[in-house]
Amino acid sequence: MFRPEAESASEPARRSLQGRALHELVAHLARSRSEFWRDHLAAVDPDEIRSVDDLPALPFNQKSDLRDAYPWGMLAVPRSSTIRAHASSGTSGKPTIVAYTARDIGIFAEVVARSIVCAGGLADDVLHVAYGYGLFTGGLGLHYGGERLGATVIPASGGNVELQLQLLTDLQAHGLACTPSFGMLLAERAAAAGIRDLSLRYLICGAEPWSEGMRTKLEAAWTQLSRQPVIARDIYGLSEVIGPGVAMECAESPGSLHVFDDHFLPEVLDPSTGSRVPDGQRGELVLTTITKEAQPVVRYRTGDVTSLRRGTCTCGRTHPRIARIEGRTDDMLIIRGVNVFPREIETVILEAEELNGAYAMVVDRRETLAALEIHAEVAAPSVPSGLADRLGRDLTSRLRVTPRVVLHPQGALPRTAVGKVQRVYHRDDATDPLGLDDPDDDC
Ligand code: DLL
Repeated sequence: MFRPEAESASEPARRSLQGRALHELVAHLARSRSEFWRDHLAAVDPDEIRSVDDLPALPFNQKSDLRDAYPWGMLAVPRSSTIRAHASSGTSGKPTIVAYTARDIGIFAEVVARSIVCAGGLADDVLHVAYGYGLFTGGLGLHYGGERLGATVIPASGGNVELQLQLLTDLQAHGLACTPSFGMLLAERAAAAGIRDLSLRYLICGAEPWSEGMRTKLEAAWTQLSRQPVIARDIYGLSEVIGPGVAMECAESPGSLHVFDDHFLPEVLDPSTGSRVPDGQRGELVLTTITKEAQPVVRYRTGDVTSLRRGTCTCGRTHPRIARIEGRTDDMLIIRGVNVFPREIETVILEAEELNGAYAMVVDRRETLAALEIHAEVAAPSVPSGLADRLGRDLTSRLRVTPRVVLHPQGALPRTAVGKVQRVYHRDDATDPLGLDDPDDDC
């Protein structure tokens, strides 16, 4: 552990620290210089907020608060006390700005350092960071966390696959931090280039949803390229809360992520009623930052779907854990009245050994009733006959809608070398949204 006294603190010690921090935060915001916060908490008596059990008495923050308060309206300190701002691009309109004091940046670096250690990272390691550097929190977040740990950080950023592979080979990185889709792309290209004997031990993947099937493919692909087994671990975070490092899978317990709750308090709610669901039940993750100075959030509705569980992990960490993010409350597709989550499609695609894991969905809205196409790449030059039909049947039984399955040769589908992968495309006219001009490309 990077900070054992915090990561393995007892439940009573943790609760007492959280209660105090929450009270101080609410008291500070209610009388802050920010009109936003004074209005937002006008109906709250800070003296009544003394424990995490009092969280439900607080109103929610949501993405629109940040948008409406653009750029500095949610600052709880003078702008001159901040030392950095990041931005996250919304689906429409203005970006949302998130600002940090020097102390916030210190906490950001610490939780990312903890995360790297969760994946098995060591102070002696070379850490290759292939998340984008810039307004996105991924690159600089992993960078400062790696430095905080004492690792040698390679700020490779996204894109430029050949240079990335050369650096991974020459500098013999032990850790690679990137989106899972970029990790897959790098592994494919490294295999094609005949790269072997890397020193990699772990991947730190996040920023977009990915499944257990993708983990299996990533670990197998990188283990082939390295002198030792490579594990892929999931890092979760969002700019509104801090960036990466809100929660992290440890090496011992794949499938659940430790939430660093001495800084971020998690709740899981029924998105339609806003009330808490019992531990273990799935719902929307809501987060409160109890130590952030510049731009805290109180009960922020993340839109991410997960479940919460408590208890000490075999690794010794006592933080509550969230399940891997299943999707977003707003990324559900509605196809002929049936709700379809993109991750269910990924599960079927990655279970099929004949496919290489690259896939895309196209929602065809040219007719009144939307139709779903699933495009996937085959791993080998020849496709076993009947594969498209078999996948069609598997998908139909899982999704309860019948998609059209289109298979392509390796490398045909669009790849994302910078930023987050795009899995869902829309077809509204004759233009092919995947940019595959030649329909004979299909296998
Ligand atoms: O994606 C921060 C980050 C950078 C996380 C690098 C991990 C690694 P945003 O751009 O604000 O911040 O996007 C946040 O991305 O609400 C989730 O929907 C999604 N997301 C982030 N991590 C994961 C993950 C960064 N591990 C939004 N699994 C979040 C699934 C994730 N979805």
